[in-house]
Amino acid sequence: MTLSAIAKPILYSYWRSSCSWRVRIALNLKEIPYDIKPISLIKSGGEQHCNEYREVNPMEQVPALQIDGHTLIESLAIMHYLEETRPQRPLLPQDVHKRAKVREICEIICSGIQPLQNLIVLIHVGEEKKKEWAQHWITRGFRAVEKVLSTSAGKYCVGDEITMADCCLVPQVFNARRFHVDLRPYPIILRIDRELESNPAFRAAHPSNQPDCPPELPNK
Ligand SMILES: N[C@@H](CCC(=O)N[C@@H](CS)C(=O)NCC(=O)O)C(=O)O
Repeated sequence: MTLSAIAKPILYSYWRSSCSWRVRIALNLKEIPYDIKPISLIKSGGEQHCNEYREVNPMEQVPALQIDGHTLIESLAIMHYLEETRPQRPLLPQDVHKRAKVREICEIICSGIQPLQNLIVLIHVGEEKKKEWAQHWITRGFRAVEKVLSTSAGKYCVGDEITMADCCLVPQVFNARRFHVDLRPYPIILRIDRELESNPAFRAAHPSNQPDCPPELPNK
């Protein structure tokens, strides 16, 4: 085994980034120890845009994970890599139909919601319009997620085991709250979010428990 394969993984992360949070949950669930290298998305116009970090992630976004001598970007690709290399505590069900449902929910969130309310898009939309814009896209996506969950959910998003879909859902609910989205029309989403609130892997990954979370913030 090479040295790089046994080195502790390094996660480039921002405390409030929902995409970093997905990966933090997956690492925690699989009990993979890792170090965090904070990348501030706001300091000095955003550290994600500096030359040094662009070498790590050419998309100038977090997360990125250094693991097994590789640098990986894209939260879903990272979670799949973890699943394929660290099969302990699986994040995908055995059943192929259930797997498809997990991927469906992940895609709605990771392609259909989060990119539209990402920082770089909101900056483009402008201060005045950004709240309404984010609410629009989160609401549209959550309508679809709630519908899918109405047939897929058990205790969690798909059945009674925690999957990648749950890793994506909880951070997106946090974002929805940040933008004051009315969540009352989504009782299944709310129930699952509540269910996972006290799970240790989810708690440890929460923004308020990150080393770069500003100390003045509530819940810290
Ligand atoms: N598809 C990417 C999206 C990554 C992404 O949008 N990251 C956000 C934080 S959640 C970011 O770094 N935003 C910085 C920016 O918009 O400048 C993934 O899933 O990893």
